[in-house]
Amino acid sequence: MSKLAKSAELFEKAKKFIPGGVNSPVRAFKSVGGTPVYMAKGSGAYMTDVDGNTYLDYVGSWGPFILGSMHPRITAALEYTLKNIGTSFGTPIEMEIEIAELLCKIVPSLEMVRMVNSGTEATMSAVRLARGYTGRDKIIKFEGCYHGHGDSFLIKAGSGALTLGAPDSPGVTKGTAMDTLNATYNDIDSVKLLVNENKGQIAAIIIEPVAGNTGVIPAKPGFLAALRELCTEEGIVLIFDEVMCGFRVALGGAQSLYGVTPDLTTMGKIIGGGLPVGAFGGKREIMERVAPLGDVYQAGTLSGNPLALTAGLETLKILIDENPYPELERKAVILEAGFNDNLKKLGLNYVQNRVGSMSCLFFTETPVVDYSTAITADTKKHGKYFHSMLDQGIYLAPSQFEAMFISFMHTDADLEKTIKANYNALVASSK
Ligand code: KE4
Repeated sequence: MSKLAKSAELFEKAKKFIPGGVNSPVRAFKSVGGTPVYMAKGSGAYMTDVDGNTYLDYVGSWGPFILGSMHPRITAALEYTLKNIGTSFGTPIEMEIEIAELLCKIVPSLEMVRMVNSGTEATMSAVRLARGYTGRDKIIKFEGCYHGHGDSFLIKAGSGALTLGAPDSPGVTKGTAMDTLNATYNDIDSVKLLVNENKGQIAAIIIEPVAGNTGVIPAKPGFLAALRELCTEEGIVLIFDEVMCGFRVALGGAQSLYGVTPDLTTMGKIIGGGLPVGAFGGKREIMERVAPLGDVYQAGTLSGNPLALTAGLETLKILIDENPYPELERKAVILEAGFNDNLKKLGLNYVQNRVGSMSCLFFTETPVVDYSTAITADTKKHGKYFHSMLDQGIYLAPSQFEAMFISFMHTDADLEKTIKANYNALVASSK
């Protein structure tokens, strides 16, 4: 009986009722091949699948589980809310003030914040707000950065940064595509060119200050500061999409790590502690344009939901109380060094990019600094690597262009096991 018999059976059934058998495309293993693994239980740094196989989890629900899954303080807080408060009201609740005040205390750019239910809602709302605030229509994003599935973001950067873009996804209208321009990550001249070509028409520049959706690509020294300066000069709203790197690379996010303050910040993942939460916030002068105070409409039935805010609040309180960042850095350094030792032993010069506890091993010898260098990676080799790691009980993102996340719950023994598995998987990927 295959190790994944039950997963395979469930996947066949799922495909009858759910497009591609999944509720989010990246879960379908399309880029690595094989059958998606159906998980049955999460606990700390581990997940167990429906066939009883246990894995060390380096996806962490795609970022939220910086503290591992089912953290006792978070589950206890959720139990309390379930028993003593409720699951939803559709009215204001005190918890909304508590998390808004806490986020404004933690994140340098936040003077006001609005809670939503996903990262996509956060980025969509932030862009609409920037357009309403400036009265301008166009936005600049960066090739390879992902900001959720809002129409304005699903635009392929055509060749070069000057192309106005063509809808990457059917259903995105040409009109929408024309308003999204793509620049090259880490290349401030590509941004200046677009700004000069569209003088006075750019409402916002939105960037992942640590890119985590093209694998991991750190911003080059000075790049974010140059973006800040350009946006200030041109009256463009600078949006840091910290849905993934927020509270991950530092408690105050990438903006506190690099000392660059955006006008708006989008958040998600960690501030939901594994439940559906997103948020956008920033300068009071801009946020005051959001309805019902202002005229830029934004709404959500379950925004500020008591259960989701409970998980998010407890996560933030633990991050503040326990400051796991030095320990996360220590662990990330051990893993990075172990992988590099293996690469050296095998005479391989693959590239590892890392910021804090998010990293990516690229199957290319080309330094990865933007989308075009990222796609030099050999995705076939990555696929073989992924499956060898999976067979050895290590669950990684099923795509070369995603991040690997270490949690506070990964022990040194877990890291040693991962380093050993990495050696075997590198051998397997070279066959
Ligand atoms: P959601 O709508 O998926 O909650 O967030 C969208 C989003 C926005 N901004 C950034 C920087 C993000 O990384 C994301 C979502 N990240 C992906 C992982 N690469 C979610 C995984 C998935 O699509 O299933």
